[in-house]
Amino acid sequence: MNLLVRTKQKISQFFNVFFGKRVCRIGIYGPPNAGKTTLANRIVRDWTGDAVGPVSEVPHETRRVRRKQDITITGKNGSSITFDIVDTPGVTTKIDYKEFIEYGLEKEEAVKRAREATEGVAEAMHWLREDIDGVIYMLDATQDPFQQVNIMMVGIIESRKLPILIVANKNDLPDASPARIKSAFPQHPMVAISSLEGTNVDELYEKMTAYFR
Ligand SMILES: Nc1nc2c(ncn2[C@@H]2O[C@H](COP(=O)(O)OP(=O)(O)O)[C@@H](O)[C@H]2O)c(=O)[nH]1
Ligand SMILES: [Mg+2]
Repeated sequence: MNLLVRTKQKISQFFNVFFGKRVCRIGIYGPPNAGKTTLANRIVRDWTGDAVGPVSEVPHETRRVRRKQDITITGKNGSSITFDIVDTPGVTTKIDYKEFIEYGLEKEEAVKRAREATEGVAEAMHWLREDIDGVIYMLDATQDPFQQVNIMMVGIIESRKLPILIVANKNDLPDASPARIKSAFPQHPMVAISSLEGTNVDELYEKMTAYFR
């Protein structure tokens, strides 16, 4: 992190404490491989110049909750929010080490990855109970959104009365269907993006400044 960014963060932390302004914590939740870390990295890179964590096509690359503090984003209309972005391990009901072997991992490494991923899911759920003020729920728009885990997760987030912004990701792929995602969760605002290519992330930033207050 460069000195200027660090100094800016210290000053804004001081003002936040001094004026009693609460920095909100936005968690990126969703199934494995939806593109959560890719988006977290893009947000952090666009607004601070750093990165959050590694991205991989092998599911469960993110096995611990990762947090980047004090990011301020400003919308076109001048309104801005300051938040901590929390990148979570993908939440799923079944983690099988054999799946990782299919990606070419050795058995020992695959078993370790599965154990860490299971702990990571528990940690992500704990954060949702204790520490999160708003949720970006991210889905791969080429996949069926009507999965039990998505319905369950969105239900839990709703019961916590947290604002949810649905993100339909991987819109650069030909079989992406944001309409299918919208039909699954019509009660929440949705943005269709490609976090890989950066398409439409400006609209996401606009919606974040308007929605997470
Ligand atoms: N085509 C496409 N691939 C993406 C997009 N976002 C992420 N990916 C890929 O999906 C895989 C999983 O991404 P990652 O960010 O690790 O997902 P996470 O498990 O939800 O954190 C990686 O191979 C990414 O490069 C996107 O918008 N379009
Ligand atoms: Mg990840």
